[in-house]
Amino acid sequence: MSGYVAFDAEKVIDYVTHLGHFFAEGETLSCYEFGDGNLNLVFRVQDTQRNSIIVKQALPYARCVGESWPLTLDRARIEASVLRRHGEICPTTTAKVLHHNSELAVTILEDLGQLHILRGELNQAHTFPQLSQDIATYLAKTSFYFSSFYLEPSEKKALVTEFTNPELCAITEDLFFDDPYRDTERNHFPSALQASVNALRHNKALLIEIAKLKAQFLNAPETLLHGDVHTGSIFVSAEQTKLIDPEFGFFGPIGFDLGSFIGNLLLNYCAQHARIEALPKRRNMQVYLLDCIASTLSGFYATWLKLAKTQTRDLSLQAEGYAEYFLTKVLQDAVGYCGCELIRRTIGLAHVTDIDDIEDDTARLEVQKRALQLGEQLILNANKCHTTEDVYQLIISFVN
Ligand code: SR1
Ligand code: MG
Repeated sequence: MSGYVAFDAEKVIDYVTHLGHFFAEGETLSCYEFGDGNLNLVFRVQDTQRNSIIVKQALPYARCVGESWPLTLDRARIEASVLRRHGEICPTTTAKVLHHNSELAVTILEDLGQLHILRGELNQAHTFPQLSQDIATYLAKTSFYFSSFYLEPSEKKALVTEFTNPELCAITEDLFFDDPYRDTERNHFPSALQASVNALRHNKALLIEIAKLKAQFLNAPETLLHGDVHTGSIFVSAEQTKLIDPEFGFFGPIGFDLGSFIGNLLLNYCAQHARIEALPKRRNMQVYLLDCIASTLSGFYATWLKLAKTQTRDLSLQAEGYAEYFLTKVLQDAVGYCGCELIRRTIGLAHVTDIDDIEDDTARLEVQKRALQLGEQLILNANKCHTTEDVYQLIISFVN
């Protein structure tokens, strides 16, 4: 960690000024920290002409817990590298990296201040017609072009090494697959939910499916994942969608990012039952969320299949029918990981404001129960899905 020093606003201005190329010489800069994520410092630096950039710095520990949870600074390198790699494939949906310094764990990014974080927008029942297509295209293209369908085996193996991310993967391994199914200090949920949690923990069929999903997460370097596609990692406007924060990136199962995204839409769907807006508005929002899920699934599948049919470079993987076989497994994985996301965001360490901001305790408890039941049923029934329509039908048979 030699050379590392945690920034404050003054140090950020010194650093940016020293770099020299972001603002006109002699400009007066102002800076403030506004990060509200679980892990990092995030500063906005602006001049008097309203030009601005974002300076993000990893701390040597998890911000949401404190210094008692040390965490590698290497996550900043991973994040900047994933953004750059994904940005080469999908420049319009990936936040642009302007500068990176691995020793300081600092990344300078374009300021997306004109956009808003998707989670907050969904919580206010705002809709985005282009969201599903943008996410479907991003997930399909990035996952295809970093898969063995496209990369030379030696090139892919080198990338798997470059993106080995053991400490951040360990967080996901714990929070997704272990913690919710046993007592740990990191979990938190109301005592009124204990019976539902106990039922999950005693469901042997469920625990076998969780084991399969964890094994797949540990052992399937299928593509370079973003690794944390929740609705807090997506900036949106009426015209644009931008992915940020891929510090959990690594080579893992393709269905993981797709499932995480759909899981977050379903968390919002569950929360809509208890939000304060009038019933017709909440119903419209739920219809929008289901449409968004359906078109993300179909857009992802169609784009991926087309790429597989036209761009696959590995001769054996060109075998007729193999891409369809592979995609069926991706869909089943996605449904399983979606279920895990619903459960872990309800009872584990990292919750979502969609649910936690519901003020009425009874209404929030009902939403939490819905999210747990939906997650459980998706995990148990994932293997029945062979098409995107099967996935959609499975989801609508268990949301209510
Ligand atoms: C300690 S990190 C908790 C969660 O926040 C991140 O955004 C990931 O989703 C992680 O699981
Ligand atoms: Mg994040």
